[in-house]
Amino acid sequence: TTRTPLLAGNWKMNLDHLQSIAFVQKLAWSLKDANHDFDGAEVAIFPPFTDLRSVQTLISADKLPIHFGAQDVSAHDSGAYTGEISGAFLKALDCQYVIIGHSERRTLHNETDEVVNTKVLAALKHGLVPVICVGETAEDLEKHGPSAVPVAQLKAALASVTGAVDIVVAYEPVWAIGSGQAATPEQAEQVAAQLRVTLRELLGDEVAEATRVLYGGSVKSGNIAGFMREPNVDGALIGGASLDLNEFASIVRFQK
Ligand code: G2H
Repeated sequence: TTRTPLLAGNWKMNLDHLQSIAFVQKLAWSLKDANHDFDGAEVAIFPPFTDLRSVQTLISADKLPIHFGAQDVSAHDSGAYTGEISGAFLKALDCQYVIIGHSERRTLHNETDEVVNTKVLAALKHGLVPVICVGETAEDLEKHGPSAVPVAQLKAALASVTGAVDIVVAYEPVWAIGSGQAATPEQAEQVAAQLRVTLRELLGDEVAEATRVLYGGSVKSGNIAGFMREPNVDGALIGGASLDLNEFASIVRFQK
């Protein structure tokens, strides 16, 4: 595969400001140290909005090999939307990525497939790479099998998206999130392969081949290698384990 693996840390609402700064500095050292180990893989972090400016400053000042993005974006460009953050604001902070449709936003903040779609369109419009999260609940899995819900969510998220778009898809089974109960590499591969078939149908061969499909849900240093061996899994979205520097650094060095 010619796809660059992506290891992405989703901090969620964790780490205060001082912890974030210390974390980025230490991660940078650890990555510099390990440069030869993780060659080829891309590392990205997703801090809370309030830390994006300091992360941007740290990364650009030292030209650190760390990419970053936000955990959400408004569907709107600007205007009377109290509390919202637009894609233009994120772009101005040099965010490259934005996570869209994480299951916590779908369940706790009532984000429907339609909302996810408008946010994907907003991200693309502002030159951000959306990291589109899809995944089934345990109940979905029992009722509809492994791929039906993630595939339907991806189709909805990409409604009226066309052309050579730069996107990332994250398959995160809801039953595996923060539960310590990760999917098996085979389960992740099966759904990732179906998601790639869907990308091919919707956006054509080239985009389907270029798009990274990540696995997320209780990824840690002890299970990353198994996922990375799968041909259709191109990296991981890491929650809990991304908050622990040693854990995250060893995940990033999965090849060794
Ligand atoms: C899934 C994942 C990161 P965790 O939400 O997006 O979190 O690794 O804690 O299961």
